[in-house]
Amino acid sequence: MPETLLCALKGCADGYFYIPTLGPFFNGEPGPPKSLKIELLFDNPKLAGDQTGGTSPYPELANYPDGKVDLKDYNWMQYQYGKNEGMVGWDYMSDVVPDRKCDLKDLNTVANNYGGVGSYSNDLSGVTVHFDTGETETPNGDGFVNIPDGATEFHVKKNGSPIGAMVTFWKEPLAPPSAAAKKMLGDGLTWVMM
Ligand SMILES: [Ca+2]
Ligand SMILES: [Ca+2]
Repeated sequence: MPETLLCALKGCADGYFYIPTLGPFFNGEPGPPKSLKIELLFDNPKLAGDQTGGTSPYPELANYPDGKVDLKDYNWMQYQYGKNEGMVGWDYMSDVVPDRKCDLKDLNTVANNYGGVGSYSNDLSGVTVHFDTGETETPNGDGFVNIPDGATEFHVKKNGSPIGAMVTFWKEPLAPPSAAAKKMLGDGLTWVMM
């Protein structure tokens, strides 16, 4: 299981994301991430802009959604306004409309959804991650998929339709199959070939 959390993004209901590259990442870690985890799913577009106010399950990650777009979100976004990926103080969670900068588009999304409330799902059934390199990956039981080499962006879908998500990015890839699993796979291949 990947162990080093680098950052988190929470986008809009269209399920679009980029792969964070420049940081800054938590604890000064270098990037880029090798795996990602689908944390939360939402199809209510009014939840775009709910970036903070909740209790984070990760000590490194200060900002976590709480199911409502309110003054906490707006004030925090105003504080992040004008920062870009790579700048000191940049926080990926402030990139509501994911494009590597926190500008008027992001702030306006929070303003337009102000007062929005809703709930999140962590039901991964039917969820797929579609990378711009052409790979389509299915999250494991914990929500993780490896990021293919060369991928720069991806879409999250559920049953083939785009869905909003919060995604965390991790330093390590998912462990390759264990020796025992490889042997089983190898035997299976032999069996299929015979
Ligand atoms: Ca909130
Ligand atoms: Ca943005």
